[in-house]
Amino acid sequence: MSSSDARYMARALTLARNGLYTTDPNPRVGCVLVKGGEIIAEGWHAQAGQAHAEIDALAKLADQSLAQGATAYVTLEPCSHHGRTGPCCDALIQAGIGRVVVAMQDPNPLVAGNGLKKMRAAGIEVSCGLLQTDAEQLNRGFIKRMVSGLPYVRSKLAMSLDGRTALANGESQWITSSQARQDVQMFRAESSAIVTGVDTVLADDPSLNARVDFTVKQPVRVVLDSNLRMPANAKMLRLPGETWVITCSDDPAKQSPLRDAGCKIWQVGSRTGRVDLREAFRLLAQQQINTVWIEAGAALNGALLETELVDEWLLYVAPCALGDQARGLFQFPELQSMEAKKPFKFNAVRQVGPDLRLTLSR
Ligand code: AOF
Ligand code: ZN
Repeated sequence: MSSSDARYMARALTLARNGLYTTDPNPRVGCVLVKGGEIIAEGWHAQAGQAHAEIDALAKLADQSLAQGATAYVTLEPCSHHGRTGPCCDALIQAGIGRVVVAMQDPNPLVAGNGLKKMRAAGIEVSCGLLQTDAEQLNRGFIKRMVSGLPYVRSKLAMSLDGRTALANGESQWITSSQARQDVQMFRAESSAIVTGVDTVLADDPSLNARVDFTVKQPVRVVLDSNLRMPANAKMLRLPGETWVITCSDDPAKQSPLRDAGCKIWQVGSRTGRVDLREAFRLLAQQQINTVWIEAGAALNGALLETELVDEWLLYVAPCALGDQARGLFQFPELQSMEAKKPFKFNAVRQVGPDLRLTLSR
């Protein structure tokens, strides 16, 4: 590996990021073709069903014969399977590529090293692992779904300086600044699903869509609703895009008005009378949801604290005080000793307008 290898792979990662808001449920992948120390073509994966990054780069060559003996830098192992498109490893072999530098192996069991093997067998010089951490960062949801059958889950919280999320009367709009709320829209836009609880729907009637001024694949809205209290006239049901309700109620009288309003209803098992959260997230992964963005209240977030399902908590802190009568972030039974406190780790902190954004994990 040379320093120019790292430079070309960094460029391929930048290209992969072009697909951040559109490739779902596919991974974001970039590709650079280099010959004689010059970039001769660049490509990326834009959308599931469309060309993979390698095919996009090959198609952009001024002349196909240029590929002879060129080096391909790809942020994900070239695929070896026939999916919506043909295998990229075959395309690279047929094009006469001499060397392939890959950032990470494809965790998809359909590929999982077969692409690398096939290219080596064809006499191509293949290496894997350059800037792997950066490549993994870009596809955390895809990787987690492939490896564990669960989505990558982030929960967003917003609170005052004194840890409050709403007044005692329920009023919560708005604690954080418009800049923080725009920041949230960006996270929504790169997520496969936005998840909330039915109490939030009943209290706020939210839209749960990504309001940004560029093209995105809109996330699916998901409402966790153990007893099907979701109103059939909820605003989100009149907006473009899909709304799914996950419930443990099999009551047809409650299900049919929601179905008529365009909702998809999924039934999962229950734990202490509520939707089994692990089952709900497993179901989402089975439906190709890579990343989940949760915007919910203290009850659901309190329940999530009892699980290991949340990978990251994003906590916006506004510089204001709401007083000790106002509501807190998490609902759970009173702790009897400090030993029972729920620990977190701070991973990052950043100022967003007048607010702070803290990134935490358990
Ligand atoms: C690549 N290059 O740019 C991408 C790859 O349904 P398909 O045919 O689009 O295949 C999707 C699978 O292909 C996906 O699950 C992942 O394993 C791989 N994605 N592979 O060589 C690409 N996007
Ligand atoms: Zn491919």
